[in-house]
Amino acid sequence: MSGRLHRRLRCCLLGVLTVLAMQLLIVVLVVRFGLIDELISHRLLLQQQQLNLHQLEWREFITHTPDQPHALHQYNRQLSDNLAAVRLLPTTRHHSCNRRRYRLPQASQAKLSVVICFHNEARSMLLRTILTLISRTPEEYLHELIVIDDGSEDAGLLASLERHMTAANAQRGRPTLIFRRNLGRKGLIWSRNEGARLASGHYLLFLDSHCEVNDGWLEPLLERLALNSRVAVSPVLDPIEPETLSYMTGNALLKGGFDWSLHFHWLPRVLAEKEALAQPYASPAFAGGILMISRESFHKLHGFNPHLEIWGGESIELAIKLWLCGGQIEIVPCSRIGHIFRPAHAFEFPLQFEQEQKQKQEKELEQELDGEQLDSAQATYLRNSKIIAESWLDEYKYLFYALKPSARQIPLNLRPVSQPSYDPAQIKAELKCRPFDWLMRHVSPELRLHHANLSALGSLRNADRCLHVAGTEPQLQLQLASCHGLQVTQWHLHQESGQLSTSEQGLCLAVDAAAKQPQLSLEPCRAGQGRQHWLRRNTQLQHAGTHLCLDNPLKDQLLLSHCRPHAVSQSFQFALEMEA
Ligand code: UD2
Ligand code: MN
Repeated sequence: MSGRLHRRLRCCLLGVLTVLAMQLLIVVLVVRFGLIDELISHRLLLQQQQLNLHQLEWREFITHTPDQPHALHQYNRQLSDNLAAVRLLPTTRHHSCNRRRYRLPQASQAKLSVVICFHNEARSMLLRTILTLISRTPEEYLHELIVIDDGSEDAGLLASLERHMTAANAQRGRPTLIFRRNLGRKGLIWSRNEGARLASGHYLLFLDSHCEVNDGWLEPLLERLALNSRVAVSPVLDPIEPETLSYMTGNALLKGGFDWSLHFHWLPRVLAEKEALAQPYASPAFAGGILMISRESFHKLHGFNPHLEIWGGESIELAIKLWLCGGQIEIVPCSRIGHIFRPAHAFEFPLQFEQEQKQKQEKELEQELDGEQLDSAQATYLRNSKIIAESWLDEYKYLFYALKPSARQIPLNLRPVSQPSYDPAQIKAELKCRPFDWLMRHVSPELRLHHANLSALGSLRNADRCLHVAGTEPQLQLQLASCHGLQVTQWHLHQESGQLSTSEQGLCLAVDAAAKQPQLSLEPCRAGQGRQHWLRRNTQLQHAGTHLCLDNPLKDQLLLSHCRPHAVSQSFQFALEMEA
């Protein structure tokens, strides 16, 4: 009997202990991982969720059933129309972000101007972007909202937005609302510059028109900007899935970057020892185009390059400019903004160049790419990239051209722009900007990785003379000309095949080894041709078959002669050496 009682007691005690242990575990979890904060923010979000499109009676912002709900916008517009205007979002940032107290400047010293430009955005999506921003931004900081309709087909959208928002704003009187409509399509770069010109706050935030800011997005960014006036920041972008519009967690282990063809890329970053995941980190480029910067620095940098057209490249250019001219870029993982990454462009790219030139250009591009046609989006991006390469890459622009040979054919014909004159050379002098090389060494070491199988490229120089191809096919002549001439040919040396080729004509420098007097000639490049194989001996270029060296003994005459170590006339230098 007593044995049974004893066992029962033991069971009871064990039960009580287990319950206690579990409670203790819960307390530890709540305290350690800031679950209390999350529970509180969850409740607040639930309250916010009441802001529903239907309840707001902004029914005209719902556009009904197009035949193809996705084609027009590249996301599920029907679903957007039916979701709450301001909806509950999951907390995607690290739990430690909720616990932190941010050191914020006084609101009167940190007024924020938000610039949103859009072209053919779905009404409900644009409204969600704006209402979410207003409801999740501390009122005292949100100084003004500048909305620019970039020539959308839905001409009434902006007017009804203005009517509704002005009425809704009547009681609180803030933020200041500025609405503008471009009568013709001007592109997002022009429009964002225009927004910045109209702005009067201390800080600018550029936002796409299909975004949802997450709770507490502003404070972490503001803290960094207030700490260091040279810094510009991006949040971590949380992807919103275009089909289901579900809000996902963005990756805080990525930084923004670009390659030599000036395409944007996410780059992996490695956490330093003891570096917390939530800590702000330096990034070669912004998180796409969503960035916050002090208005003063933006204008000091002369804004986005106004020569860039329609879409693409502007934030990469700003990033390069910022790094080279004394600034810094940080991504701040405690700040989260959702963005719909669309699978394709949702708009046309009107080519802005003169019609005649455009046709000529398209024909040339077609030839250049062996019949592969560039569409107008690609042509616009290529032109914008060429402008950036020419403006900031110094001698490294040859790498850009090596990867994008067709960019050479694109006429730049930079039209005078209505915005204040934009001259990169002047900006460099004014702000004492560093050469591009510095960025490669200190900011984006990824760019140093050598490209494919090229070992050197750019102009090929002997003393003050550069190797140049004159005339037109088939009467081509090899010459040595002044390196400052417009016609200096760019050469590539291919590491594995040893071919020395011209970038423009795609011809290779060859030697007929069987001839009595070996002669230099230019011929179409063919893989595996011994005649076209060159070796590098320091700065000498030695032909593999004849063992003769390229020589310039008479200053303006290119010959082959026996290799003489240290002969100045046999020393040929490329503008750019690739790292092995
Ligand atoms: C990425 C950037 C965007 C910008 C762009 C390159 C992100 C999240 N977004 O855009 O900020 O840097 O690359 O330029 O990284 N728009 C106009 N006029 C036009 C074309 C577009 O106002 O002629 C608007 C458009 O409605 C949208 C914004 O500009 O609000 C960006 O365009 P997008 O969303 O189509 O391009 P996305 O997200 O690929
Ligand atoms: Mn976008």
